Amino acid sequence: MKKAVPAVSGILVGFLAATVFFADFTTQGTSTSATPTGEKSTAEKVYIPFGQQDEYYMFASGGHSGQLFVYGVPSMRRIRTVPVFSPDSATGYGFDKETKEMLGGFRWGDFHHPAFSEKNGEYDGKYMFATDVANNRVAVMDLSTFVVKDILKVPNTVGPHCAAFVTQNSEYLFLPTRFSAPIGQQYASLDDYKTKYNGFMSAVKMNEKTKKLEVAWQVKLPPWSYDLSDAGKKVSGDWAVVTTYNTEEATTNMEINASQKDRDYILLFNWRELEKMVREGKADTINGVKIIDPLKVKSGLYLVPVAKSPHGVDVTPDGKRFIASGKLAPAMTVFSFEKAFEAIKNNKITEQVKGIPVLDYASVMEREVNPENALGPLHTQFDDKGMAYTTMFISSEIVKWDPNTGKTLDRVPVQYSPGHSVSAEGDSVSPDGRYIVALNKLAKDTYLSVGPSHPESMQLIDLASDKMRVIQSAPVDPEPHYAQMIKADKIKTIEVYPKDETNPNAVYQQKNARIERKGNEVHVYGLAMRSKFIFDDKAKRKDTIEVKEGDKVVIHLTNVDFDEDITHGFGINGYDQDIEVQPGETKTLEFVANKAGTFPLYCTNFCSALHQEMNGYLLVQPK
Ligand SMILES: [Cu+2]
Repeated sequence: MKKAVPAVSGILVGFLAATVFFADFTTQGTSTSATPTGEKSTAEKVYIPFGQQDEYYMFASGGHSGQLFVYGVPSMRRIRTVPVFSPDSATGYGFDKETKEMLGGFRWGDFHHPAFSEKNGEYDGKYMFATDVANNRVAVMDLSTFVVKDILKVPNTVGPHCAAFVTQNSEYLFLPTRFSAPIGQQYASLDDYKTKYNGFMSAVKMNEKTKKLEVAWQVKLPPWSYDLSDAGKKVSGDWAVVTTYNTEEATTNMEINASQKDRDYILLFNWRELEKMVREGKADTINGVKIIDPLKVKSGLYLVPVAKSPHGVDVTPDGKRFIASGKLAPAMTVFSFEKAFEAIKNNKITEQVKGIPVLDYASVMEREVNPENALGPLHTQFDDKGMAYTTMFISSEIVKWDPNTGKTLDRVPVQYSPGHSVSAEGDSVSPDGRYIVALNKLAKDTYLSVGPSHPESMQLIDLASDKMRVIQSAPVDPEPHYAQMIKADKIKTIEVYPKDETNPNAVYQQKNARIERKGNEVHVYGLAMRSKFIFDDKAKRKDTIEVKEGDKVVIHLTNVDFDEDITHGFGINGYDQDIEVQPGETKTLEFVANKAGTFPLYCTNFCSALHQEMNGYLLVQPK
């Protein structure tokens, strides 16, 4: 690692010009045979024989695909793509009535951050939360089915980039703003940016009973960009931290204008105190949302100066420190919660910015860590011994270091330009220390070429010994921004959906399959089974739906194959309609038959040897 690097100003220019400096690569462990010491070979470490399964699930956000990618670790095999914020014809997501309504008419989403629900700071394997930077939404997925249960459109928080990080007992997930805007996203000239624009931080809760998400309260913040966040743990369990940039309050040419000051801030807040203020009526109610204004309250919110334009801020597993990664400054800054609490108690306040007290930097900072030639620190994860692993975007490596001393312990090159990384159970109070995966933004020459644009790349790094070693590499579609890795045995999936006799749309017996007409609405109560559809048990052709042009058609379809993995699809040729019913599930498809003609319908999801025969007709009589 003796490669010469340019001075800091050069780094900045290089960064802005999107030039990537690569670390000095040494040969990686790519052997396929066991070492003389009997240690497993690299290939053996990632090989999962048939009949065995991976040790971890990795959930990687799919960025602007709006999807979630589920991988097995250590094999790095992609197991599933789960649609979250975008429609998906493979699963009929966004086509059936229920999920179509949930997507709220949006055709895309920008899924940035997945976060597991937690109990006592441990991932509990029950839910996964997700945020959509594109359309200000937050979603919750049930991990017993890997299906999204609810999507909430969050008002005022415009581009919730740095969420979702959940508190240690899943009390809240916080969604701060990437983009500042006037409240309600109403029109205001950019000339009035400083007075009419605001950042917002939303505290979102899930109702465990209904599995619905709701905005509990919000905090009005200065018109800055809020980048990443983390919830506190243990001693800092009532707190959370958020990085900011553009404290310059620039409104154009951001790559230059939002990087002028040497320091931005970390927003440090006590959510229990803010929650209490809301309970005590200290929040304003605007458009039905309780909003705390820092100009009107005296505590609960603080700013800590930090090296300019930080990206990640990560709380150590013991909850004692938070570590900011510089992005535009080649350093990680270690802050102490204990020191911050002392500084608050002793009023070590240097100034007030927009009603928020700024804590004295030296009173809160523990050390600045600057590994030699390591450039573009973005995000830090941890192992079971509390050691830190920081991704270096510009020098394309992961640096292992000791937060207690700042000493660099090891470094490993990755290909290329890692954004985030994810270590096994890495955001919990007890990381496993087994693996870390670099989420690389550029693959370049890593895989067979697919044209000018390449996939992103995820590299699995073994942490079994003191020396980090890349042991597997997997392509991934654009674009994982963040991932979390959970012990596989924590997730308990169901095999089939249980019968729901209270559901008026469900039909479990063939004799109950029927078609009812109400005026110009046709309601079909049908079922799917290997290998046929029954829409009307009394009809001459039970698998045909006949309607009139202009009718509203409502098809309720139940999959009565109570047998794991026997999913049926239901697609209508030429009608752009396509849903899926998993074993035991009932779904509704609703559309207007606005085209007369003959339209075959068929099972789209291979289900049996006679799957090809599983079809019928939608006949639409002309007016
Ligand atoms: Cu089928």
